[in-house]
Amino acid sequence: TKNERTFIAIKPDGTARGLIGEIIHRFERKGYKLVAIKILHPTKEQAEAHYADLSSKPFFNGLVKFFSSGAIVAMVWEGKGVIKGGRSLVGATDPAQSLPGSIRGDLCVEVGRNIVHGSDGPESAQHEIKLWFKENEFAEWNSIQPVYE
Ligand code: DAT
Ligand code: MG
Repeated sequence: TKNERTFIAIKPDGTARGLIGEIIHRFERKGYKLVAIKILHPTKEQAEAHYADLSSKPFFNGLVKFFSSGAIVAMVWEGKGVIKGGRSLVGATDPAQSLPGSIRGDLCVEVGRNIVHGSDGPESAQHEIKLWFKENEFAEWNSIQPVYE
């Protein structure tokens, strides 16, 4: 649907490397609509909650430590097909497998430092949006999308 929403986060390495504008630019120029955004330094507990489904993985502790090591930019983007489309802008989990043209394919090399997060499906999108944002943190505004029919 037109009002599909996904959760995108610029991770601590992305903010530290000065890539906030670069990453937002790619979502914005694609034609998705930014409906919520904030910058924050996550606690260990917030990082654990965000990655709870990976708690049995050997890299979980390192992942949580990394995700709570600096500032993240938490965002909700809206638009037709934005969950899949957002994953495609982000690229594959391992930057070595991410195609050039994707954020990870263009801007990073390490799986543990892959600069950006994107929800992987409708359930995780809904869950992650609820985890990071309250109802009153969303802006209602009109963007202009061309429609060809
Ligand atoms: P994605 O971020 O593409 O959704 P994921 O949900 O499988 O990937 O994993 C979450 C993050 O965990 C990922 O962005 C980087 C880290 N990670 C995944 N696999 C890893 C591995 N084999 N070694 C180290 N970190 C890993
Ligand atoms: Mg994931």
